[in-house]
Amino acid sequence: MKIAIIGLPQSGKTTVFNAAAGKTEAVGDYSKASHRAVIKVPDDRLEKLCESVNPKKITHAEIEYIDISAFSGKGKEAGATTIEMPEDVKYADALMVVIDCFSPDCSPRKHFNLFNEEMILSDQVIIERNLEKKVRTAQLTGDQEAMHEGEVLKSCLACLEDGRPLSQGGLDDDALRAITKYSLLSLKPLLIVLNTAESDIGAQDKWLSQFADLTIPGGRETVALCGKIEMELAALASDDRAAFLADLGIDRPAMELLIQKSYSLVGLIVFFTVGEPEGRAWTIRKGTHARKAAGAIHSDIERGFIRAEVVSYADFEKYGSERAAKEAGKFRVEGKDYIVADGDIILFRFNI
Ligand SMILES: Nc1nc2c(ncn2[C@@H]2O[C@H](COP(=O)(O)OP(=O)(O)O)[C@@H](O)[C@H]2O)c(=O)[nH]1
Ligand SMILES: [Mg+2]
Repeated sequence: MKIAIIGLPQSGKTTVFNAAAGKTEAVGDYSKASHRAVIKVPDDRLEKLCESVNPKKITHAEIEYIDISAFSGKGKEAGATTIEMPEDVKYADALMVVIDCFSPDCSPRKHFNLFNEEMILSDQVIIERNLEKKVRTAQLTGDQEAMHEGEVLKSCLACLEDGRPLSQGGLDDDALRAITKYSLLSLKPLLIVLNTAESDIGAQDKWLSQFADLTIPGGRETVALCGKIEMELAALASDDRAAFLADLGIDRPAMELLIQKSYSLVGLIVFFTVGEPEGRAWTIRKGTHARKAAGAIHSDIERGFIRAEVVSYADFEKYGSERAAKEAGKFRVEGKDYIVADGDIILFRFNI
C-alpha cells in the first residue's frame, strides 16, 4: 500500500516522513526532492502473539510512504492548465496532507482550503478533458457503458464546480467503477495531519476542533501531532525514547496512531499466522472471505482451501495463549465464506 505525503511547501512533510520512516532527510529546504520508504506497521498484538512461541522471524504489515512536492499553494489561482500531478500522487492508495499549525502566523483552515482547491482543480481538468469525448462516443455509438460514464462524469463535474471533493459526491459502486481509471484525487481517502508546535503537546484539541467538520467516517480523518518531536523520538534508541515520552507525559508516539490510521482509512485489516518459523501479519481488505484471505499467503492455499481454524485476538488475550483459548473451546472451524475479522489468528487447512 502506498500513501503520498503532500501539502504546501514548508508545512512539515519531510519532518513527518522522517518521523514515520526513521529517516534523516534534510528539512527546511526548498529543493522539492521526493523521498520514499517502506515501513512496518507497528502492532502490539503481533508482538504479544509471538511472545510465547518465539518464532525465528516476525513479519509486520508494511506501508510505503512517499514525501512529495505536488502542490503550489496558490489554490484556484494555480490555473487549470498548470495542474499536473506526479504519478506517485495519482496512484497512491491514500493521501496524507500535512498542515502547518506550528508557525506563529499559521492559518490552518485557509491552508487546507488552498490544498483542497488545487486538488479539486486537478480533478476538474481531468474530467473536462474526458467528458466531451465520452459524450460524443456515446452519441455516435449508442454504447451504454460510455453513456453511463458520461453521466457519471457530468455529476462529478457538478460536484467539483460546487467546490466539494468527490468523496462527498454520493457516488454509488457502479459510478465509482466507471471512473476508477481516472485516479481522481478528491476521491482518495485523506488523512489530515495537523502539525502543531512543541508547546501544544497535550493541547492539540484546539486544532482538532477546527477540523471536526471535515471528518468523514472511512473517508477523511484528522490527526494532530508535533512533527518535530516525533522526528526526534524516532531517532532515539528505545530506552531513551521511553524516558523522553515520560517527560512529555504521553504513552506512545503519535506516529504509531498515524500509521495505524493510514492503514484503516484505506479499509485494510490484518490477520495473523503464528508458528515457530514465522509470526506474521497478513494484509487483506476488510470484508474478505476466508478462502480469498488464504490467497494472501499463497495461491495454493486458496486453491486447495479446506477450512480455516480461527481464534479471535480478543480470546487470545483473554485466555493468555492460543492453546489456552483453544482448550477453552474458543476456537472456530470456518468455511470458505467466513468473513475474516481484524486480528483473527488463523491456521488454514488445505489440500493440493
Ligand atoms: N516548530 C516546529 N517546526 C516544525 C515542525 N515541523 C516542521 N517544522 C519546521 O518547518 C520547516 C519545514 O519543514 P519540512 O519538513 O522541511 O517541510 P516540507 O517543505 O513540507 O517538507 C523546517 O524548518 C522544520 O524544522 C513542528 O512540528 N514544529
Ligand atoms: Mg520537504
